[in-house]
Amino acid sequence: MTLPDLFDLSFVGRRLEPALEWDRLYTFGEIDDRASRMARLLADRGLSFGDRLCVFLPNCIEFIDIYLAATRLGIIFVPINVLYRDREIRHILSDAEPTVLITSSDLLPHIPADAPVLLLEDIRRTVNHYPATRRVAVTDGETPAAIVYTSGTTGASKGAVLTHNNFLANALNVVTCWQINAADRLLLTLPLFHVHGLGNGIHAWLVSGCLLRLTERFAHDQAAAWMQAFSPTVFFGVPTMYVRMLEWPAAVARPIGERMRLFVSGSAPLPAQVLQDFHALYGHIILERYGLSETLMNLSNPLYGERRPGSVGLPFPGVVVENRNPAGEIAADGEIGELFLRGPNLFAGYWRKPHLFSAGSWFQTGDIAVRSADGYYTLQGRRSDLIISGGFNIYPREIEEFLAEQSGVEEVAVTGVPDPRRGEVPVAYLVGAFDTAALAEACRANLASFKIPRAFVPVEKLPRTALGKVQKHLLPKWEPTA
Ligand code: MLC
Repeated sequence: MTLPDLFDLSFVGRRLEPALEWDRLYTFGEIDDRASRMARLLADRGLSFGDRLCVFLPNCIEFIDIYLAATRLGIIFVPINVLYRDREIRHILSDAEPTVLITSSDLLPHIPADAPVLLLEDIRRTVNHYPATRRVAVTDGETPAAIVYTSGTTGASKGAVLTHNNFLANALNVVTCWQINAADRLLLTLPLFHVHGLGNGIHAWLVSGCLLRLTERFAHDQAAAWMQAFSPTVFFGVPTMYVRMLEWPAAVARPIGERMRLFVSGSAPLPAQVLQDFHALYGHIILERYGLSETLMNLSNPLYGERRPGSVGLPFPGVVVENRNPAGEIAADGEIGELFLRGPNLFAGYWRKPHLFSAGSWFQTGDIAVRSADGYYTLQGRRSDLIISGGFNIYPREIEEFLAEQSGVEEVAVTGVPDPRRGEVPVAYLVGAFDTAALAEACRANLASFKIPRAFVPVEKLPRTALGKVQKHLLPKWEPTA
């Protein structure tokens, strides 16, 4: 089977049932027809099997239409983080070489002039001229469905190629293990350009046939009203969203908790304190799970049974986990190791970088963990200096390389510092005679907002080992000024 086959559980089986709340309520039949028209439009624009289609858009109903159309035609869907800026976008375009890039006119200034742009506004004007007759060209589950760019340890981001089978395996696990069903009401405020929103949110919706309320983003000053109006039974979030929800008064929180069936958290570690405070306010123990763009979901606390604070739970069905110690042996329970993974959820490799990973091999996560005697895994940190801010991954190396190119900067080190809302934020330490305002301006023009250092701290020199490696833990501690 492929994704279109599985989605037919809803598109055929629940054709007249309510599917999506966006600008109005849509049935599954209407979503199906929208996808069929969109597929015709994309084919008419010259897109065919194996072509890459970049989408640089915030959440909207057309994002879903385009994704569904791509899965039907075997077009490889390449979502671009809508917070990315010129330099980041240029890199993805040159790597993925899309036949078409879809964006909206307000985002166009960030797109290189020679990109093969198709405007959302033009799509909206013309898509209804196409017939809603269905055409499906994908028959093999090993066909790539998407390339998701993840920040790279080497500086530039790499494209993780995810197949239909990867998404199928993930969707079946999520829907089964969390018992997402047609009676559920899923509020989705996560961005659809990442696997959390797309691979869990959209797929769980279409496989279970539940009702989805999609929003453009998580606006923390509006989210309480959305929850009150929609009465979701399921919510998928990143820890930053749960931290924001702790700010809501008990009179707002309690009724939301009473109507909710399941809160799930992932994409960044959920502090045990947040889990406890949330339990006190909402009457729910958030279900924490662990995934990666390259592997989709790997581990999850159980729906029934103990949801252990600080732990990411047990391997999902079919996922094989080895926690290896530095000698490469399997770490004993209670001993620190690094997580290595195998399973049907693992990606097919990095786009045009076959030397970095080959399908079927173990995936080295870089995440340090311990396993308890009863099989629960608890993350202890990371082998790399990856920063996770609001659920978005940041590799310091990428910011360091960019800052090192700026005038007056001789040396630079970027590190993550704790932040109560976002988990971590980046801070840059720099040597040289540089202009802080100019650096901030250059970052704003070229980097996603979550990658812009919170501070540019001048230092005399960077602490280094005898071999010249920067010792980031010896950098002066930076404190935010209130
Ligand atoms: C933030 N902004 C967005 C946006 N998120 N703009 C458009 N779409 C989005 N989704 C912009 C805001 O407009 C604002 O811009 C700035 O970023 C800061 O937003 P904020 O709301 O003040 O910040 P914050 O309270 O920190 O909340 C941010 C957040 C967001 C939590 C809502 O970071 C978010 O949606 N994170 C989810 C990340 C995610 O899905 N990761 C999954 C990766 S997959 P301005 O101009 O006003 O400053 C993965 C695998 C796995 O990791 O296991 O899941």
